[in-house]
Amino acid sequence: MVEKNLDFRSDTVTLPSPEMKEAAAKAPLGDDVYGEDPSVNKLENLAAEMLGKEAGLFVTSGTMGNAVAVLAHTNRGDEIILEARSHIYVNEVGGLAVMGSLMARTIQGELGWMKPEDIRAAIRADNIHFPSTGLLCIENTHNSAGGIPLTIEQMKSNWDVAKEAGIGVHLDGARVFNAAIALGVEVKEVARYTDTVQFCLSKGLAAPVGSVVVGSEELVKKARKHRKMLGGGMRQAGIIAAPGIVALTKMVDRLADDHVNAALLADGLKELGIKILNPVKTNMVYIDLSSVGWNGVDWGEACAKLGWKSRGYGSRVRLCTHYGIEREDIESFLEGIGKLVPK
Ligand code: TLP
Repeated sequence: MVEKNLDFRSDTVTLPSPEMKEAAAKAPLGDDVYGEDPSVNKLENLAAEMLGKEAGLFVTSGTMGNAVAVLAHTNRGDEIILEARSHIYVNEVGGLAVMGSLMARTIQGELGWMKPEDIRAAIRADNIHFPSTGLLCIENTHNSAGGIPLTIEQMKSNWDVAKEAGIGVHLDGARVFNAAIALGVEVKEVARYTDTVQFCLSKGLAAPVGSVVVGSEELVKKARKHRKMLGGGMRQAGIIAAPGIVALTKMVDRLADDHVNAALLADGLKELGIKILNPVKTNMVYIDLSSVGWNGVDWGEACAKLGWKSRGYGSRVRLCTHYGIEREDIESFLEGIGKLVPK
């Protein structure tokens, strides 16, 4: 029985499944800083295998995963290339500058995809005056662009330019499994044109906490040391890694339901005269309420009356579908909100 979770704010709000709680209670444990926690080791190996990389590293969060991966690739003073609305650039507290003394060079993408010619133009020439370009970061699915899955061709187009210049590629794949499901490919394919990937267990996959960084043995070894520096050596962490194993083995296929539910939600809201801002391809619907004369506060209050949590900035709201929201919940939400939205 799935516990209801009527909350559109994010897929980070997902609650662990009963099987995850049981796995946490029964997990074999050890000291992970010594490499002796069997549950953490199992999760890291499974993640690496699923993404087609040599090694994995369990970290506390997506933000930590991106930080340790970026630090593993770069040297102090490097410039790194990111999409202008990427989570690493916008939403990770300037960690690049604070932890890595890195400079950011941003490129405005088209639905989250940076054009190869723009990347090529942003890569620094070998000139004594310039910083070195240390890394290219990609995000898939791209959150702020609308939960957009970049295609394998798009990923390859960016990889090719980076490799021509001898630069590493890191994927912020917080929702890489949503991308794989939407593209109808194995997640390994989405990870193919990357050197490292960070993905989240605690979003649509519904684990209570954690992310995994995968990549070559060499890069993961460096990332592990950075994790320790940041205080992320977690000792008997198997207790939180075990639900992550359930996430990877039992929760991936159901992401397809979230995508269907998001499309249903978008269609229903459109019928009510609400503008849909993004092509709805995964579990996110971005709406603009100005067409019905509402702002995010009006929206939040109306949702609260129906027992839902949702919020927005100005007239823009992001709605996420996830574990704990079923088709019937979307249907009854649409019926309820239809009575409250101004005609
Ligand atoms: N995203 C959160 C907020 O921080 C915005 C959300 O509600 O979507 N990469 C991407 C693409 C993300 O969307 C997020 C979280 C992260 C990294 C960071 O993950 P956490 O929250 O585990 O540090």
